[in-house]
Amino acid sequence: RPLKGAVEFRQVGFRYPDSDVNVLSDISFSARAGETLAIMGSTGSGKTSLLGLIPRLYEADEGAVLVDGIDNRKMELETLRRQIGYVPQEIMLFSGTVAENISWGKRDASLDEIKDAAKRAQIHETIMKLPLQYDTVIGQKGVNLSGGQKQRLSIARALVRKPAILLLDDCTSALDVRTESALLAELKDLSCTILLVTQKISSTANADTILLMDDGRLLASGSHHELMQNSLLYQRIYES
Ligand code: M5T
Ligand code: MG
Repeated sequence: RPLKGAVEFRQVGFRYPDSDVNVLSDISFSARAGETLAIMGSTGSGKTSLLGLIPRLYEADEGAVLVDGIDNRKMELETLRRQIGYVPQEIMLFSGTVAENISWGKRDASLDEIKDAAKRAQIHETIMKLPLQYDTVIGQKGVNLSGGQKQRLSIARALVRKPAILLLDDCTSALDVRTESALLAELKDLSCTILLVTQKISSTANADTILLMDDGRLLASGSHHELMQNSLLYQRIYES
């Protein structure tokens, strides 16, 4: 089976319906199937807006977003979204069991699939220490989880779908460097395409390409090595 999950932006411009200023202007980049792309940039630079264009939470006003070479506006929404795992910046867990929260990503997931996703998301061991393991109720009516545990649980929820494209919106911010790199190594193994929004330079080390955004524009893109040579801003972020 040929690898799937290539993502390409061609001169994408985007503005929210209630506004006449572009939040994204002339964005072009491509990620081949199986590659990891890290997206960095200051707050409000358009990272979340960029990710949302891929599963078509909204559509590009200019240019095109291509998934496996096809304009995603020409794809059936369900077909498009079936292959995408999206972990939003604001984590949404509900008051239910751990297993229910993970399988929310795929209603008919078996317990083995749920556990596999949890292991990959580096949260299985924590779950096994809970009073009722996968049957433990979390949230207001149950056990409280830490910020980093919640992040990993919502990553497990995306992984249980076995996505070709994984969108991670700043959802590793609460993880220590070691847990995060174990997680990213595990994800690399899945050979899905990963778009990872991050503030941390430690997460960009494994990325094939890094995009540096500022005010809705792509300031620079390239490998860590390339950016260290060509981008003063990247060097500054790296050294800070
Ligand atoms: C980029 C505006 C926002 C900012 C720009 C989500 C959203 C954003 N915006 C809206 O007007 N409506 C919306 O629903 O778009 O915002 P972003 O894409 O959220 O930026 P970011 O993800 O890089 O920021 P952060 O803080 O998550 O690092 O002008 O007001
Ligand atoms: Mg954001």
